[in-house]
Amino acid sequence: MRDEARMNLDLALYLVLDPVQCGGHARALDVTRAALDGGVTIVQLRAPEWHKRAWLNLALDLLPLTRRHGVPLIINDHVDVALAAGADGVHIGQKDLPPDVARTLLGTRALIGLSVSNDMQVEHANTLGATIDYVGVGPVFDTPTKPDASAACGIDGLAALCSRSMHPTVAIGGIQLHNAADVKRAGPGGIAVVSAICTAADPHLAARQLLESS
Ligand code: TZP
Repeated sequence: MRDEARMNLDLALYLVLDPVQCGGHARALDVTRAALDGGVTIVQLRAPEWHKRAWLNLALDLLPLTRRHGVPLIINDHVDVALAAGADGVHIGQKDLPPDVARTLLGTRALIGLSVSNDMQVEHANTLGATIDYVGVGPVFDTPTKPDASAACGIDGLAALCSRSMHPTVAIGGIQLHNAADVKRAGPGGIAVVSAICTAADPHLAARQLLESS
């Protein structure tokens, strides 16, 4: 998978898996299984409240599931966890390891995503070329999942940021079934969600509906 992950990047429906929102390790695996069956195209593990050993244990259990679907598993922030688990890459924020350092540590086959929230960050991301594979753009809307996120860019802001990016884009922040179609019309390569799938009564159905919304 690692060889092909960069080439076959599909951001259409990006699950950012928060095991606390899911209800713990075992439930996070259930949610992931259901969401993968529902059509999720990429999975990121993001567990801000957890210590690193718990991240590693969950990542090791997630890999056989994502591999079975040919879907990449990305680790939020922690390059060491990605390396230890043999995951497909990392997603980094503006205050994490710089993208070139992450690339040096992870090698040419890894997928690397970077969060951007404004014009300046998009312009800087554009200078990084193939050091990164995609940018996560947002938050589109304010969201209780990340109360310390930058100011929301809204649908028009999202459209402007996506049109300026030379990298594939995925929109994130406050995306739910009721606004997914509007977000998609702004032109990102895909949508990323945490709560819309992790807290859904039926994560399989939630994934399918998010994917099909237009
Ligand atoms: N980065 C920007 S907003 C956000 C992250 C990780 C959280 C998105 O969560 P939700 O529940 O999909 O609004």
